[in-house]
Amino acid sequence: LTLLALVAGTASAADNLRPPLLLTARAAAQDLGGTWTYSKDYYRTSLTDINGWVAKSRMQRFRDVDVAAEEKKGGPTFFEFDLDRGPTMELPGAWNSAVPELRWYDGLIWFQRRFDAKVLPGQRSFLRFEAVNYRAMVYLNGKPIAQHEGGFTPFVVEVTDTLRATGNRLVVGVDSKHDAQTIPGEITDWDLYGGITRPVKLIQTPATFIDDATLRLTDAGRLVGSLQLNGPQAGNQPVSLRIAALGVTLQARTDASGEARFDVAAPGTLKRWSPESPTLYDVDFEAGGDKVRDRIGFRTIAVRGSDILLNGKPVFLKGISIHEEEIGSNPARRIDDAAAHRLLGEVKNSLHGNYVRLSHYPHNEAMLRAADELGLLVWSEIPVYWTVDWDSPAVLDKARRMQAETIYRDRNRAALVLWSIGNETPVADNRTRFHTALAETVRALDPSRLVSAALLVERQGDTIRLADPLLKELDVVAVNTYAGWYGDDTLDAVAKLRWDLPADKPLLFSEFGADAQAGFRDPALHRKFSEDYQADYYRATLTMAAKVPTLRGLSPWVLKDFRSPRREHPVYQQGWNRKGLISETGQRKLAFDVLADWYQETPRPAP
Ligand code: GCB
Repeated sequence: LTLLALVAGTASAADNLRPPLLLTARAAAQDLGGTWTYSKDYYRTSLTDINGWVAKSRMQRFRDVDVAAEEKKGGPTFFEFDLDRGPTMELPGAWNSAVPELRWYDGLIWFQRRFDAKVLPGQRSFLRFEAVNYRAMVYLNGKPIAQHEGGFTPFVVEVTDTLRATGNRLVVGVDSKHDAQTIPGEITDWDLYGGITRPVKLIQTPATFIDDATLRLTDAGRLVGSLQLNGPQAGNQPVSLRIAALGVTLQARTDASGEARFDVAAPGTLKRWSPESPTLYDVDFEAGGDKVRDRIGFRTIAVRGSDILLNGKPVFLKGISIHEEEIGSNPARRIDDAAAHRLLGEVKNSLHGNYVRLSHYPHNEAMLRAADELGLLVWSEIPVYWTVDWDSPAVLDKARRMQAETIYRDRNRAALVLWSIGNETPVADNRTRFHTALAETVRALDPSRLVSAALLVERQGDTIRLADPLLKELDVVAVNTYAGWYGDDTLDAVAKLRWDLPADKPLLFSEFGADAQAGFRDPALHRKFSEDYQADYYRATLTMAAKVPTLRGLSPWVLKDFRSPRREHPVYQQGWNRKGLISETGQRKLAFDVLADWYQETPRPAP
């Protein structure tokens, strides 16, 4: 029985995890961003009926009803909502930053967008939501069309039969309530940022369309990919792939399920993607009447002993951790191309980095594309953060789905090299089982990238040990270390710490950091929260880091000060985690240059 269960467990690692619709890399027919109206639903009256005496329909924001017209008729009927006359909000963006009353609201709000749609005959229509934090209930013209859980990954719903040419009423109930069953759970160290935080697009396609198309370079030097057709004519169809700049044209045929595969030796003229030369190619996929273009880079990533090999050569990851929060005094987790380039440009151009840790959840697609363009390697993470309900199969299923949605979204991004399956989860059997299942899921869905997790360490005197059974599941070991900030260590003691680590695996310092309030200079005392202390802390930690033989990269915590309800020191924090190397408005602290100089001057990797 045990053996059977094990076999079944492995077989299910990837089964049923492919989202039913992907529509990756499609140009949008219509961007539904802009002015939406909303209605707060503090007591969830749209969804609940107390003892039968609340007439639900009066409260149901998702109904396709013209309230003003109904009121004009007079008579007994009345309503206690009207989204057509509701207050407005610019979306995408988080409500926390838009309305002072909603600054720390964690609950349900209904959003509405009216729109017209030009639909060509024979075309199919889809809505693609890039992210709704945390749960979405979607209604089009009064009809429930989709539900989705997970605040950082996309979902797609077909609306061909529900869409009208004019006066569509799209209503989205957004529930940001976190609890013991959500991922992440209730307590994190960042702002909740509830809302429709990423673009919503109306996409039109032919009846049979390319749902997904992928291409990558293998270690054996081949270009390998696949194309998935969806629709009545998906099976046994001719499809093609073309990379004009390389003179590559490939023909293939879909199988009965609509999938075609490509496999060809990469031409000698192919320039590999790397941080130093982030070459991207336009790759054109075509099938029947449908075409999709993606800009794709080609590189390999592997580990050998304690080395990380990019295109077969050892690489040292000079990075920084980043939250999905734009620069500015009132961020709303609103990342467009410009905001992504501004954040990542700091890393690439000023910090002299080649790597970013996109913590602690899958970031906006714009960040991944900007990393591809700028030449920054990427660590991507799902929000299995601190503690989730390790014993719940439903929670594990959610985590695996989030992981799958991220992988299917981003697998054409050359920049992305590391999948992290969690952050600082306390060692225990049930937690290790949970992570092991996640690691299996990643390997089943994307064997071409490396698996890691940010682990907690154990301290014994001056020695820091890693005694985590999860180690054996990981290609790259990553640890968060805060000696010199949390705890009583002096910075002299930090520089002398020793590490007891596996000799045969690459190590990353996925985090280290110290709070500093921009502009607080304390040259005499170097107290905590001063820029001087933060700079000293970086010097001490970098001195220690340089002595760790297997260290292959760093992503200190964190590029920019970010909003966090945990951080309430009235003078220094005021609701912000101040471990940024730049302030929330982009002001550089002393430690910025300490790290930038180290990245510029330290010859890496060690011979
Ligand atoms: C950590 C967490 C990160 C926190 C950081 C801190 O270890 O991974 O999310 O924000 O420490 O500032 O304490």
